[in-house]
Amino acid sequence: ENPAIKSPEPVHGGRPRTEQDWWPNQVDLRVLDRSVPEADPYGPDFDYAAEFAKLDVEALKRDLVEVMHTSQDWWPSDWGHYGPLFIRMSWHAAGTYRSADGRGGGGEGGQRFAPLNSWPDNANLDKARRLLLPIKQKYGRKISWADLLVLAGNVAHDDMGLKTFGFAFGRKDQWKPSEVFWGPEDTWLGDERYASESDPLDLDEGHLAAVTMGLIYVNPEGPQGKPDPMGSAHDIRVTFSRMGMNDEETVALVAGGHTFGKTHGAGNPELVGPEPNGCPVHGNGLGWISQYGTGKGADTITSGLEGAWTPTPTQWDNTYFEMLFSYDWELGESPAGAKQWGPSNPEAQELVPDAHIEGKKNPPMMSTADMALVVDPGFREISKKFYENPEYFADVYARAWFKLLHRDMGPTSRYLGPDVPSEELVWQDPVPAVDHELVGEAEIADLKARLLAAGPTVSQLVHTAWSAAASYRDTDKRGGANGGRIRLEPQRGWAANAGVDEVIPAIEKVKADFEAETGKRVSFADLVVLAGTAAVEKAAADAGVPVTVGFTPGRTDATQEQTDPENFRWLEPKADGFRSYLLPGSKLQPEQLLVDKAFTLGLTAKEMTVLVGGLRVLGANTGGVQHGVFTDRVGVLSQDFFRTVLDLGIQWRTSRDAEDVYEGGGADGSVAHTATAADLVFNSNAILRGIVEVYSSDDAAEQFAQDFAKAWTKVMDNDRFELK
Ligand code: HEB
Repeated sequence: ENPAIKSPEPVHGGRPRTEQDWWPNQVDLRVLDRSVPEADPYGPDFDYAAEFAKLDVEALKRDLVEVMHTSQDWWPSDWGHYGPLFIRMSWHAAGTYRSADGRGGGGEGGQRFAPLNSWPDNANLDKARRLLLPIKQKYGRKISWADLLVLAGNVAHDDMGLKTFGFAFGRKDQWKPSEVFWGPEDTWLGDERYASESDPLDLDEGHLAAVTMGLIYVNPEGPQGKPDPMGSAHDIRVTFSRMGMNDEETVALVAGGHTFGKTHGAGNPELVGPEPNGCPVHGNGLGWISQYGTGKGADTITSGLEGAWTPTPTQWDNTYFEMLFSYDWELGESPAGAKQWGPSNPEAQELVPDAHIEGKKNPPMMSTADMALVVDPGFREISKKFYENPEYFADVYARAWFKLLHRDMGPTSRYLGPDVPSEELVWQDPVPAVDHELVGEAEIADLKARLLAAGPTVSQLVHTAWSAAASYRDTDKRGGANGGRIRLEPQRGWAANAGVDEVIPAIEKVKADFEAETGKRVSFADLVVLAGTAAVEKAAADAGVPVTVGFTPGRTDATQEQTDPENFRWLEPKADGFRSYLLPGSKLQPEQLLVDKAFTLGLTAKEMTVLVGGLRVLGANTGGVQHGVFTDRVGVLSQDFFRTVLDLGIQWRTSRDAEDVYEGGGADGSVAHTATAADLVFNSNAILRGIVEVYSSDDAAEQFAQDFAKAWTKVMDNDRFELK
């Protein structure tokens, strides 16, 4: 009997049903359950940067090269080199990134876990990761899986002759998968996102960076399997642009990547077993066990396409374009039945040495997605330029590859290791280094007084500071108050930030006056945060619960040239429930969007609750809208929001005049308050109500002020990686 692993019958018994199983419309707060440090297998005090500092990086790289050149019988390497397989692994690790919400990417080592470890497109990358286990075991906590998974492909490039642009370590492992909305489909390779006729790839569908559930970007055989290079070009362009790659970077990446390695489709794909997560416990955690021939080496079935793109698949050179431009390509089929292209020219039939069989020669191949690079006129022009300028191609590719791997790491202050490039790149959202003495305690007190006297109200100062800091997203560590970009376009003009325009000049004047009078320097970025800090302290004092709000200077001001508006466009909030801001037309409920915002700010449900309750009474809503401002003492850090939202004397009904708005008042129909679901969820949802009950209690005035101050500082300091 063939030992291939079969998928077990699904067993449903015994699994607890979740709240969302029963009531799918209840907001899911589990995403705010932050991982507990105690759950880290390296212990609660594990400091990756400190451990990494002890790593011998050069020795690690040498060991990686040795692994690449040492074929294992359980998964023999093609042409004796695992480099191409490692490059595909690294690219698939990083390539799940999408600009729209910053999710995906290689930053957490998520490819180790479901669903990514079992995505159809990640077939046989489980083997690549297992090949790295001896290295991981040798270096232990000094190298994270997340770094290793992207480093392997980088080192492979160097070993095969491409001079890479650089490499940064610093990706700390997660120990369970992040929950990510990968698409609306419930089946692998489902592609309901093609639904809209007018835009075959519906641009609104969460800005997903893949066309199909379980693929990294596009179907190699063409849109929905149709071998149409022009259609494929459209899909490639849309999906690559959703991770911030332009046409030139896109062509370079596909061509550069496919300069190496081969596709695998030796035989009938029905003989391939289930993915790792679909296998029974005795499957060693490996998937895609194939009953075709030996199931490996020359018999490997991965994508179903078969063959190499170039005659020199373990070497960096210009032969990918040489193939594309020299031969006439016609549509055919692989032994696995996949549609692919081959040269019709007789002289091209024996160009590629077989990866395993001594003396055998094969023709090169192209996928429909590769053909797109010479069929689409825009792509073709770029391809031609690359073909004629190999050095230019190598440079663009090396830079695009670096960008691909580091896109989700945030600012360069998070980069570690000896190979960090010194050149500043605008997609890194550069922030200048501190070049002045930071303000001390006496100056901070002076500045707070100046800011409170500068004109804007407590509400305005809080709204502006929040607007600056809340652009942060923990998913790709972009945004935040550092850089002072709230005073620059496009951030200054975002609808969610309406009102900051009146506050920024006042803060700029405080800065100018202070610097002129004292001869000391302070950044605008620090001052915006300090303005909010001073306002919160005043509001707490006015409530009779004085607190000290933490403030650490050290932010600096970026210039407009260091701020790419096209790149920053992705950070514009479509919703920010903390400011009662909601762009009309969103598909998600306001309370879901609030939770999502809390998630990207790195908050727990408790922190979200304390912040919303405080920001509402501080009057921090965008545009001064009154939803949820349940107080007649606006600007005082009172418990009024919590008490009012729990008040059963108020009857809530949907507003007739405004979408997504509720009106609350007496039985006679009088309106005392307005609110959105991002307010009322704090009473309707039992988990949130539990927290609100705590903060509404007589004994919680002090705790509320303290907890608010702490959560506030956390948000303000989210992007201060050097403090962590
Ligand atoms: Fe790639 C492979 C598709 C992009 C790199 N790719 C491959 C394959 C396929 C594909 C189908 C085969 C698999 C098997 O094994 O079978 N790609 C694709 C697509 C795209 C891409 C559709 C979009 C257009 N790539 C890409 C990029 C890169 C790459 C961007 C980098 C940069 N790939 C690669 C490599 C390979 C592949 C290196 C080979 C692997 C081996 O050899 O193993």
